[in-house]
This record gives sequence, C-alpha cells and structure tokens, in this order.
Amino acid sequence: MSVSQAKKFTVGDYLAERLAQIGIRHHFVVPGDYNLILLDKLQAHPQLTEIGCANELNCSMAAEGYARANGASVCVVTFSVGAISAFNGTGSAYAENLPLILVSGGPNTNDASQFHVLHHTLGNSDYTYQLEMAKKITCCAVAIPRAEEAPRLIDRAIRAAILSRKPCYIEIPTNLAGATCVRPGPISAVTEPIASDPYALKAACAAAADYLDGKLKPVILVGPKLRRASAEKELLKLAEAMGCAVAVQPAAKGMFPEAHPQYVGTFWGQVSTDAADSIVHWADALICVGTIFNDYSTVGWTAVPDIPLMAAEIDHVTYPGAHFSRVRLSEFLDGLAKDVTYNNNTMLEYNRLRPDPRQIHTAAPEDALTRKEVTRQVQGILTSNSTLFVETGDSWFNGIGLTLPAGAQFEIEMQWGHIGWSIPASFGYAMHFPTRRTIVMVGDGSFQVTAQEVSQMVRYKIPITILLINNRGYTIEVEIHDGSYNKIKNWDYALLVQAFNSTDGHAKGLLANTAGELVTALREAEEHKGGPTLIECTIDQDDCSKELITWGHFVASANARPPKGRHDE
Ligand code: DPX
Ligand code: MG
Repeated sequence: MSVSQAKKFTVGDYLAERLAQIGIRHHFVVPGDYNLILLDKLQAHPQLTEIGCANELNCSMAAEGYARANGASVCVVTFSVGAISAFNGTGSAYAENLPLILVSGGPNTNDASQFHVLHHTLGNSDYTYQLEMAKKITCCAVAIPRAEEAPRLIDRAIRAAILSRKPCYIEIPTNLAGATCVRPGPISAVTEPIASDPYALKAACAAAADYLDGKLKPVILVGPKLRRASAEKELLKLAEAMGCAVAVQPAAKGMFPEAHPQYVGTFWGQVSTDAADSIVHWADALICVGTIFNDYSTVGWTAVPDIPLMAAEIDHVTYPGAHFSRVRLSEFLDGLAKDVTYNNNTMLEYNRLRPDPRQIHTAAPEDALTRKEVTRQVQGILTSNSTLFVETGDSWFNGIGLTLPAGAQFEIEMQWGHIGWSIPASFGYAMHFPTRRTIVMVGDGSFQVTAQEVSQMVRYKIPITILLINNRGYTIEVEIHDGSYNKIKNWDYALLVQAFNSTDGHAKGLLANTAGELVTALREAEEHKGGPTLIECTIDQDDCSKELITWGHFVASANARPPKGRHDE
C-alpha cells in the first residue's frame, strides 16, 4: 500500500469516526455485496467491534437492545433484502424512543441513470423506494448521492436521531463507501443538546404552580419516555420534594426505584400491582412524566385517567389550557423540584391502603412446574446486578408482578410488542453490559421467531439465562381470541440450543418439568459463564396469570368495537 493510499480518508471512515465519537463501541451487521467496503472501513476503526448477526431482523433487534444499554446503536445491512427486514427493529426503535442508526449499502451511483436492473431490488431501475420507505419509520432518512455530501448528511441524520431519541437511516452507495472524504469537525456539533428556551422553561414551571394550586391529592405517574430523556435523577428529586405517591406505567417498570418509600406500584387499570390504581384514581392532580397512554397501557381504554392532566414530555410540557415547547424534561423536573410545595397526602392515604405482603406458596421439589412457581423462583434470583427482559406474552404479566431489588434493571418492548424481540435485544444489551446478569423470560411462540440469535450468544460467549416458558402455544392470543392458529409445533428447545454449539460452543440446554428441577437448573445457569443457558420450563397450556385473562378480555373488547357511522358520537 502506498503512503498516499494509507492516508486516504473515506466516506466509510467518516461514518466510523462519527459512530465512535458518539460512544458506539459495537456495530451489529449482516454482510451483503452492497455494504462490504463499508464493513471493511468500520472494521478498521480501532474503537469499533463488529458483531455479526444471523439475519437482519435479529440484527436490528440486537441494535435496539444495545441502544437501551448504551444510549445509541448502529445496524449495518445490505440493500432491500437486508434493509427491509431491518425495518422491523427500526420500527421498534421509533416506537420505543431509541436512537438506532440504520445504515444500508445501496446500488452503485451510476446504475439508476443507466437504467440498469440490479439484484436484490424490485427489478425496475428506480432505487429510491427504500429511502422513501425509511422516511416513514425514522426521524431523518438520507441517501448519500456523492462523497462530497456525506459529511453533511451523515451528521444531519445522527444529530436528528440523538436529539429526538428516534432512529435515523443512512444509505451509502456501494461505490461511495471507499470514496475520498474530508475529515469530521468537532463532535459537539452533532451531539450538543438543545437547551430549553429559558422563557418557556420558566413559564412552564410557573404554570405547574397554577395547576397544583388548591389541589390536595397530587400523584406522579411515570412513563417509559422518562428514561429516554435521561431524566430519572431529576424525577427522583421532584418526587422527594413533593413527598407524594409515585406510580409507574407497565413499560416504565424500574424507572423509579421500587425500594423507595414513595413507590406505590404499577398503574395498569384493573391489572395494576400494589393497589396503584386506587391511589391514582384518588388523585385530584396527576403529574404525568413521559407517559404513553395506548390501548395496552390503558387496558383497552378502560383506564384512561379522567382528571385534567399535566403532561411533561421529552421536549415539551402541556397543561389543561397551556402548552410550552422546547422545555427539556430533565431541566423542567429540576426546576419544578425547586418550586413545589411538599404535600404527602397521597402517601398518607396509600400507607393506609397498601396491600399486605402476599402469601407465596413454595412448591415441593417433586411438584409439576407451574407459572407461579417459575415466577417465584425468578424473584429469588434477582439481585442489584440483574437485568430482566420480559417478552410479549404472559411473561409481561409475570415480570411486572416481580419486585425489583435496588439496582436491578427491567426491559420491556410494550409499544412495538414484537414477539421474539427479547432474544436478540438481550444479546445486544449484554454486549454493552457484559458484567450484568441478563435474564430473559420468553414464551415458546416468541422464541421460535428469533431463536437463531442464541447462536450469537454462543459465539460471543455471553452467559444470558433464558427461561423459556413452554405452554404449547400463543396463550395471550388464546385469551384475546382463540382459534387453531394459536397452537404451534413443539420443539425440543433444550436440545436445539445445544445444536448451536457445534464443535466450539458452550450453550447449555436444560429442561425443568418440576419445581426441584428448576431450582437445580437455575443454580447451573448461574455457575455457567462460557455461554448462554436456556431452561425450558414446561407448564400446563391453560396455566396463565389472572392479569392476562382480565387484560385480554378488555383489549379484545376494544379491538371488537364496531365501525362508527358518520353521524355517531
Ligand atoms: C402473538 C403472541 O408462546 O407467549 O405467554 O404463550 O402468550 P404466551 P408465546 O411467546 O406466544 C406469543 C403470542 C402471536 N402476538 O401469544 S403475544 C401477535 C404477534 C406479535 N408480534 C409478531 N407477530 C405476531 N406480537 C411479530
Ligand atoms: Mg406460549
């Protein structure tokens, strides 16, 4: 290689440098001929480690999980056959407010004007469709038309993603990844946050005083966008300054410490934990922080709060009758904490109605395994170092019923709700946090969607504990609307993960049919450090939580509302 070649700085190098500068250390990839030069450039960056995935759906979900841990992530795929699969994890990142940078290789820049028909495409010579599709599921989608435009467009997309906590899309044609490019300027131009407008911030805090004036029973309700706005510390400060009850939405479990004396449980309508619903319904002022009221979190619209709300969002605040833009959540909560009057009425009341600790039955070792026993044993292994991933299905309800020790983390994908998410997402998460103990609760149906990614846990020697709850089908769907489509083919799951070992892997696959077998398997999983441990927990197909049945009933009713006529109310 000549000296001038060694010094050549390219579009691919530019992207690599920007990714490293924003704190990305692992990039998740599936190769294809449209992205190979780009992958070489990313590989050459000393701060980036390439992580190969089995397919692009999993790759995007692994990046989604990495963004939960690291704050931002990147997924690099090939044109169309790769990118369109990766749109699913990108959609998740949009719904879950995570800055995932989706990078796709693209056709050679000469091909469109030469009317060439290319492989991996729709077979006409219009190659703009992928960019157009990406626009709908990202906050900023760019395609680099020539190397000179790369710095501006790459910086624009990454900045938009970081600021809005949403995914972005960058398409780099195959013949531009290695094209000469200028070097990047200071990264602060990309990462520097937009501060609150000082006037709007002041006015928003003053409006809170008006909203709370004369209110006797304020409650704080925490939603999942709190963490995305990096405002957990400020929320804690506000809660302690107010002294009131703090409930969390199901998707925000763990975002307010459960060991805190002001924590009153998960507000989820009729399936709330710890009587959180009673105190939320008792409130005369509800401070909603980063909340999402969708059909799931409101239990089929049966639990929409019916008092005028104050809603503090990632970058704005809304009251009944007033709206304040460009107010950053952390700055707003911090400002409010300095202004508010202490009022612990809702805590005094909650302490009267706080449910007594439940009697929890411990199964005998020879007892057939049940859902309750699995949940009881998972509770027993949670420590301050655990991160629990709960998959769509009854695992949501089982996980939400658990108590998180101080420091334990909880991850759930409730807005997007893609079955199979937890396998690649926990893998991506654990790449960033290798020393945390990652535990996954996943159903059999979900596992079948993304099972291949266990092979990456084997490859990178990630000791994730997977509790696969085998109830022989899509039980949550059974409760919403049953049919033969809710049955699935059974697999020998414990054997399957060992097939991923081939000659060099160290996955363990264990089977627990009884309570005693689960105790032994969990002990083995804890000691096994060289790779993942999957424990297949077999339970009866009708063994599900009462919360799932109740929730399923109301969600089914919401789904079944008849179409309204033009003149209906
Ligand atoms: C579907 C769901 O076995 O869990 O506890 O048995 O319900 P449970 P499983 O993992 O089954 C999951 C199944 C089929 N949802 O009950 S929740 C519809 C659905 C979805 N995501 C995707 N396809 C279909 N949520 C990608
Ligand atoms: Mg199932």
